[in-house]
Amino acid sequence: MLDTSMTLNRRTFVKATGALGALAAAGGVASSALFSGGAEPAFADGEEHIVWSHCHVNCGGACVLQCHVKDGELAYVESDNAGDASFGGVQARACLRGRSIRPWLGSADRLNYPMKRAQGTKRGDGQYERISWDEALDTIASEFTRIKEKYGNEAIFIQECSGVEQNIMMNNPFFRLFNLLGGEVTRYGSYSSASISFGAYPYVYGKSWGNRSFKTLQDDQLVVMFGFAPNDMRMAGDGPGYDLNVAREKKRVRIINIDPRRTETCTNLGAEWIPIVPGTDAALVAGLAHELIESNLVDLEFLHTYVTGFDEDTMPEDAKGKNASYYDYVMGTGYDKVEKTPAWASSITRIPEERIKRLAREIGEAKPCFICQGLGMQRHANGDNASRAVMALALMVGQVGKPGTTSGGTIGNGGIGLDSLPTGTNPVKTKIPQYLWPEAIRDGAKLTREHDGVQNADALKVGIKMLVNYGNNMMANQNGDINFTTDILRDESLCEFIVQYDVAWTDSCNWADIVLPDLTPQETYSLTAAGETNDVAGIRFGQPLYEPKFERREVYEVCGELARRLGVYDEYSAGGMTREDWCRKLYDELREDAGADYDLPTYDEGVAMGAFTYDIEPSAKVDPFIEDPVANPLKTATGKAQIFSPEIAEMAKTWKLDESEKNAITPIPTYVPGPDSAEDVTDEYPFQILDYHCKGTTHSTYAHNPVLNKITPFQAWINPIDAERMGIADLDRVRLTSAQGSMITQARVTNRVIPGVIVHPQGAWHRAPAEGDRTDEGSCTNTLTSRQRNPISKGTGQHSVIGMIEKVEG
Ligand SMILES: Nc1nc2c(c(=O)[nH]1)N[C@H]1C(S)=C(S)[C@@H](COP(=O)(O)OP(=O)(O)OC[C@H]3O[C@@H](n4cnc5c(=O)[nH]c(N)nc54)[C@H](O)[C@@H]3O)O[C@H]1N2
Ligand SMILES: Nc1nc2c(c(=O)[nH]1)N[C@H]1C(S)=C(S)[C@@H](COP(=O)(O)OP(=O)(O)OC[C@H]3O[C@@H](n4cnc5c(=O)[nH]c(N)nc54)[C@H](O)[C@@H]3O)O[C@H]1N2
Ligand code: SF4
Ligand SMILES: [Mo]
Repeated sequence: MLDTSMTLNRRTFVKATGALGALAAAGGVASSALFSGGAEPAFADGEEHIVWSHCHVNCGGACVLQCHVKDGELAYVESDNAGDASFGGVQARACLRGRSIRPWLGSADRLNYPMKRAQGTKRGDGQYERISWDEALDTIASEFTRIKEKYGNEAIFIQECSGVEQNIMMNNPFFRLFNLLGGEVTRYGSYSSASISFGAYPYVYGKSWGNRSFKTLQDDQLVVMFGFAPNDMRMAGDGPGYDLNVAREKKRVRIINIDPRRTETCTNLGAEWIPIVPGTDAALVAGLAHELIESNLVDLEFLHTYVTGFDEDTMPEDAKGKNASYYDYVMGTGYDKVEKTPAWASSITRIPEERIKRLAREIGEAKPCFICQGLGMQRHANGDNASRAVMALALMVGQVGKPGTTSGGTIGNGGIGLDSLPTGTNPVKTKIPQYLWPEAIRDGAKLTREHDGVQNADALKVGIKMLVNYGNNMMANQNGDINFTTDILRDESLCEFIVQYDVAWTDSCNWADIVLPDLTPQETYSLTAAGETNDVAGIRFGQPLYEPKFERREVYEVCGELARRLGVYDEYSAGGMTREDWCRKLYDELREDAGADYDLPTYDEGVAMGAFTYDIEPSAKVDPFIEDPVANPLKTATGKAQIFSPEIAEMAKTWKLDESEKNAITPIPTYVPGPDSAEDVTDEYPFQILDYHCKGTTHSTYAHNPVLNKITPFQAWINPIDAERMGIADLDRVRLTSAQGSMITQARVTNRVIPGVIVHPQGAWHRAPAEGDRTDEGSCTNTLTSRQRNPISKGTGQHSVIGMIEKVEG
């Protein structure tokens, strides 16, 4: 549903005059552009015309691409230059990745034909033969039936699908198909945000709560960001990175960025950088809390009204008298009797004691104060606690639930409520944590509720025997510890059948039995909602730029072909609907929901326009829980926001944990140094190696685009002090090694990273032999990462590992 506070910002529609006329008058768009799109007649050879499409990958944006097409090829790309271009106006302008989409579409790595693994070769050998679509589809249908009959539907798994995020086809056609055939085991907790979503929000706020976008920022206020890099990873023209630019320019907000590396928010926006040792944010928060308490800057009235567990007075009855509050933990009367002074926090975070004290005062005195976190911080060991700790900080100063604040969690709001292709009902209720799919292949029925977070069942019945990877590069790129994972995949007695369905031949294709070639979103019909977390609502109506090339086919149709073979075509296709029919239907439903007040364009008008974007006014309301916490309790055990969680206290008693997770399920967000923390470095592995989401790729998508590689090369940042000690010069070829594996990359000597830490972008394409030494020449950081998972969420907890950097000759 649309927000009633929405204001029409650009590409507006005037009811009386009709959409197209109004647009042409207001937007200054060439009228030829308005009438381009799928319904167009064929163009004469040599005639250039514009087709509207959009970039949509998993970056949170959905930027408009105005594609100039000539002779059935994309000639060049412009972005969203149709609307109000004044500073502060919303344009969904593409970033460097979207703008350089042409070499990606025409890349030599594109998949063109269905392929099967060559007879007599093993997964990972990389030997494939071209086959017909019929053979590919017959094989998939018969393997599905065989595996379902032999092991049951719980042996079938559809992987996360972030390559086609936000589109109405996101993930769905395979779910829709398999759900008609008995279903599949599903997953919870994404790679992105498992710890914050499943290890933090539920226990602090009951669910994701209180998030507001940067548009809520007030004049001259303070923004404190823990590991959040919106100018690297929210780069859409209508996205949060842009919103922050506007707030800084127009509202003069001051930004503090706490991060082991100096992000683009510091370089571009003049944010102050407070460098921190990876994985130590919970210690910093404890040190800040100490100073806030000592300086009388905690908002006790707020805490006593809205929060459980800050001090003895606010502990649940059955937890009283045990010195188990956060106050006890911080002041040295808690379970470990260690006082969490700023000096203590400084020794762990390596932030100077004085700066911690000053930061506490700055945070304590700023009203409002926008305290938020990115997602990088929670993908470390004990990221569950780190994430909760930052929320606790926002609660201690009462800076939640009102304009100018967020929850201490992520930032939020946005979306127009566009539904995706309906998937039907999955008869299988069992779920596994997304991150543990390799373990679910290897260990199957050994995975339990209390040890591995299996949901809706005490344990799995069977391991994953059929794996469908659509729109992801999980097998040999994006999943923690590639060598571990591919060892499991190589053994065909474990997972018996693997499909990889992509647009490009990534290393994951080398581990599949059947590889299918997809159309990109720009090569087919695409209906996508505008970006997330940023108080905009919009729709992109993508039309195919040209006829499908080679034998590439889009997923909805392909699943339809499978449905025919499996006898469920009529139900699957709802009586023969095409992908374009679904775009129309889902859009019409949205339009009807929106009602007369909003006067959304018709589908055909939308196609002619290519896209529209509304600016949503940020809510000026105080959250109902803050207005009246008794009448509007949160969905936590105590109805309040919780620094102490009774739910986690219970888990700590019952859950069975691995050695590496021990002592880490704590009802208050304590600092627990995880494996591979700064405290674990050795002579062999003296560094923490950390990866991040860089502006030159969206994960591994676009990571093989040579244009982007030139602008943002894959490099290991190393501090000059470390570089000198290690005998490494700028641009040297270097080897990074961890206990899990070894990769080659290039060094970048820079003071944008603190000593003791190496940072490297994630997403580069893995390129290593399947056996032997397995050194990765592609510089994919998951060669180094581990299988460390977080204790509560069972989400990924390994994005920093201890390791070594060495110069290599050549
Ligand atoms: N070490 C480390 N690992 C990480 C992360 C990290 O920070 N560090 N981040 C994690 C996070 S947050 C995420 S979300 C995951 C993302 O990991 P993935 O979900 O694997 O995302 P991508 O790497 O973008 O892979 C998407 C794949 O989809 C393909 N693709 C793109 N467009 C299309 C299309 O239209 N159709 C089809 N069929 N395929 C398409 C691309 O070619 C690419 O192979 O990675 C996680 N892995
Ligand atoms: N350009 C680009 N944009 C993207 C993506 C992409 O691949 N490329 N991926 C998209 C996706 S799927 C997701 S989930 C989001 C991911 O967004 P995030 O998870 O927020 O991105 P990261 O770069 O992993 O981490 C954000 C920042 O946290 C810092 N950091 C890491 N560890 C710590 C720590 O322990 N403490 C502190 N304080 N900071 C730390 C990193 O250095 C980085 O600057 O981005 C989305 N946007
Ligand atoms: S990668 Fe994201 S921000 Fe960049 S153009 Fe594409 S959708 Fe926009
Ligand atoms: Mo993600």
